[in-house]
Amino acid sequence: MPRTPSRIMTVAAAQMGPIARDESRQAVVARLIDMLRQAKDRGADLVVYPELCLTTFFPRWMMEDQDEVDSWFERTMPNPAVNPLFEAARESEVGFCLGYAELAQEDGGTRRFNTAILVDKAGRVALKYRKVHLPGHAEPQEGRKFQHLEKRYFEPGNLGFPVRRVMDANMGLCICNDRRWPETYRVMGLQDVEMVLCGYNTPTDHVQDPAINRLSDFHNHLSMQAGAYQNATWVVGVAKGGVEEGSEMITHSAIFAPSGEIVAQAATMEDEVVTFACDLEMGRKYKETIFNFAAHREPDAYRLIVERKGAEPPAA
Ligand code: CDT
Repeated sequence: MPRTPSRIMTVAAAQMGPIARDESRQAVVARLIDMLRQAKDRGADLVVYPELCLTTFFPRWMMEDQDEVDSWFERTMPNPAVNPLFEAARESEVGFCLGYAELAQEDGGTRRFNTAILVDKAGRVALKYRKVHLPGHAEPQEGRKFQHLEKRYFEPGNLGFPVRRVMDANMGLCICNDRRWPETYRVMGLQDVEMVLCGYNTPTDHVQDPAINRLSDFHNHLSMQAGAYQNATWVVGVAKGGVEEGSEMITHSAIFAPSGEIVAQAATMEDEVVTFACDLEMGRKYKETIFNFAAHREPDAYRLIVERKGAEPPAA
């Protein structure tokens, strides 16, 4: 059989080490630009940054003062602090994916989302995604050293899981906790996604049970390997990790092939660029055989997935 020619997108996972609470947006953007230049030197077409990567992971703290909460959010994108990154990327002709806290005036009110954008090589925002699965809680929990108040500070994303043709590839985005849910990938798989980009901030104490917490790195990769394989897509998982303001967070950023294999992985707990030349045609074999959705899926058997939210035991 003739071999389909490769379609290569060289991707850089730009892992970040900790961001201090008092680190300015300008200082963070300088770090992002430094990694963008390293990525460009290695031939990258696209640089993927983590979730909420312009500031420290602020949902770990309870804040009552709304002005203080809003100080972590971006009202426009780009904005003066982030413009140098857009300029550097445009000059280098490199696309990028950036996670940030978005404060939007929409539907007659102020809305707050945990957002990621994909910017193309010309510096245009080509795709926006707002995090659907918000983990944690809306009220502080007693006895926790660090809170996880995403449900307090954000509302669930209202854009679904869009896939768009960007830089000649079918691209999709998700954010951190989304990666643990098979629905995330399948909704994009049904749009023939070829590459999913996912930034994350994952504290190692997020379940408050040492027996589960010790598996944090395993579950991180397990979720993305399964999502990649079952949907025949590349997945790029990028951490902000290390010990940030006393909170320990996982790293091990990695690039996952449509086979489910890890093809590149970060080795440090700091800012680190990991690149791989991804052949976007690699998923095709899977999409035409074992995961030919049109031939093999049976949606009528999956109705409960959209009809029911929580698990219910079978009738006695
Ligand atoms: N940022 C984020 O979504 N983190 C979660 C861990 C926290 S759950 C309280 C994750 O799924 O990695």
